[in-house]
Amino acid sequence: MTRSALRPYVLALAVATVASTACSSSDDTGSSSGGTPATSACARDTRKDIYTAGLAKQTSGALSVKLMDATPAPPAKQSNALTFVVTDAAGKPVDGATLSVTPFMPDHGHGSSVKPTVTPMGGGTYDVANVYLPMPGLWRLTVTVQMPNVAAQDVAFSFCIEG
Ligand SMILES: [Cu+2]
Repeated sequence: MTRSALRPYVLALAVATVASTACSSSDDTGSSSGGTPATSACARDTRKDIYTAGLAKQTSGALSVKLMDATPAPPAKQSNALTFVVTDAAGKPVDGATLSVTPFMPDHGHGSSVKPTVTPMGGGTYDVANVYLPMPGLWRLTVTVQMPNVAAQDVAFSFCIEG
């Protein structure tokens, strides 16, 4: 009874140890991760982007969508605020576009119940609030840029959200 009850716990510990080793190069800043248990569901997932301010993606129509800032940084479970800057092929800021951000978990086939709010700030900058990611795992944030008289274009940023 005691032995079989313990077994899953030991297994989970072993997995956690492997996960923390795998990601130690990216976020180990000297401490050997004291209180935070490594529960990363996607530490080794090659689909994810590593957050940096200024992370840029190109649409098929040569627009650049840059993630300039995230609060918190990197994006985390629950509510996030993101700032994007959109520029055209010539590097000119794109204003007057309608931006939308759609969170989706590709491995679970679901999105978020909360619709992000987009506020154009001028200078090609769009503030996005209420990017609500309710659970840990890989989240894909599709940013769609709709300009007048141009087909909608999108890019996707994928982040590993920790539990
Ligand atoms: Cu999910």
